[in-house]
Parts: sequence; structure tokens; C-alpha cells
Amino acid sequence: MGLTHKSTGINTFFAELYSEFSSTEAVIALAGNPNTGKSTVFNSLTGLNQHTGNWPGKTVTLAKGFFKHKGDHITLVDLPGTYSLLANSVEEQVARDFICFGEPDAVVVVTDATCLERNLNLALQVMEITSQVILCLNLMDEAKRKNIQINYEKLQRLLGIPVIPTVARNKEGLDDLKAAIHAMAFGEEKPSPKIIYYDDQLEKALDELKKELEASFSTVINSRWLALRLLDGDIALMKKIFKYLSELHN
Ligand SMILES: Nc1nc2c(ncn2[C@@H]2O[C@H](COP(=O)(O)OP(=O)(O)O)[C@@H](O)[C@H]2O)c(=O)[nH]1
Ligand SMILES: [Mg+2]
Repeated sequence: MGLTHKSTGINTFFAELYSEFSSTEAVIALAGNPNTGKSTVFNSLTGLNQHTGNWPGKTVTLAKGFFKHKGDHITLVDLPGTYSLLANSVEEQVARDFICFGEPDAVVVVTDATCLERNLNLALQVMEITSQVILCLNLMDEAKRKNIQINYEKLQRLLGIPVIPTVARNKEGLDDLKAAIHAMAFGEEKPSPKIIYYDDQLEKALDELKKELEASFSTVINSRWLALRLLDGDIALMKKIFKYLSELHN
């Protein structure tokens, strides 16, 4: 999704945050509904290599940490728990902004396998912004206890992104998750997420807008996502997009 910190050397939009990431080779965001086990995954993967602070200019807590895999330094950012990226709360705004403008190399959406339908809402929203998405199907032990069987290979085919089943509390599946993160961050895995199509009228409007947007922004922000947000008429987001783009061009 656009210029990465690897090519630009710095993310101007999140300069304050990224100034501490100088030694990092990849940045991964952990997103998910509250109580899906994000912090458990984060703590297991990063161990003692973590610290917390505040998001630039916000009272929301920011946890960052790193782990090494195949000799590569991978930073994890634990985003606030959110049900959606429509940015109704400051938590949702922080999560949305980091996914849109933080230029993460991949986003891991941690989901509760016992209520997948509700959790997939967020995953589908993230997939509209970036193709670099991994679905972590956590709490598989609880799902098993409740007799919920998930055909995760089929889910993976339907979504077009890697799906990794885990029991984070027991560290089950976390090695697979690390490998999937590494493969995606370093381009060994190229996902092609399912595109969500809307009704004909909306698709027609999207097509027209996309053509205009692609001419100017295609390499920086996903133009389909941008066109959808323009149709939403989210003024606060428009201002942010403008700020992000103007900083990139300075
Ligand atoms: N049974 C079970 N519990 C888990 C698993 N992963 C996390 N938990 C528990 O779920 C609760 C919420 O986890 P937490 O990591 O704080 O969720 P977060 O809100 O997404 O950060 C904690 O009590 C964890 O110990 C899992 O795979 N299985
Ligand atoms: Mg947490």
C-alpha cells in the first residue's frame, strides 16, 4: 500500500512514532475486536522486547514490541481493540489511521473463533484498505469446547488471505503465525483478498471516482477504498488524507 518506510526511510505522518523504528525491517499492526487475545499474541511474540506509551497526541495507549524471525527484525504494534474502522471512537480512529497512513507491511486481524461472523466485519474492512492481511483465528480451544468446527482452509480460499488457527494462551500456532507474518512482510506471500462488491449504482459511481483518483494517488492509497470514503462524505478523514498526501509530496 503505497510508499513504505523501507523506500522513504521515514513515515512523515507518524514521524513521532516511526522515529523509534530505525532498526526495524518490517512493521506489523495487530488489530481486532476487544478480548480476542491480541495482547496475549503480542506478549507471546515480543516477550520482554516491548514498551508502552501514548499514541501521538492521543490518550490511547500504544504498545510496541519486536521479535526476530530468520534474522529479521519485525516490529509489532498492538492497536486498540475495535469493532470497526468507521472511526466513531478515538480507539477506532487510531486503529484506522495507523492501518491507512502508518504504512504497515502487514496487518494481523486477531479474531475470536467462537464468534467469527461478528469478527469478520473488521477483517473485511481491513481487506478493503490493504491486501497485506493475515487472519489469526484465535481461541480455537474455546471453539472446540463449544463444538464449533471451522474449515479454515476453505475460509482461507474464500477470503484470499492466510488464515492461521491459534490458541494464543497456550502458544499454539504462534510459530505458524510468525512464519506467515515474515512471509507476507518480505513479499514471499502475495495475497489477493476477496473484493467486496456493492450494488450496481454504487459500483458505477466507484468506477468513475476511481479513474480520477488513480491518476493522482494510485501508488499511495488504495483508490477503491478512497472512493468509498469519498462517497461516505467523512470530512474528518478527507482532511487527514489531504494532510498525509501533502506531507508525502513535501
Ligand atoms: N481459552 C483461551 N483464552 C485465551 C486465548 N487467547 C487469549 N485468551 C484469554 O482471553 C482474555 C483476553 O485476552 P487479551 O489478550 O487481553 O485480549 P485483547 O483484548 O484482544 O488484547 C485473557 O484472559 C486471555 O488469557 C486462547 O487462545 N484461548
Ligand atoms: Mg489488549
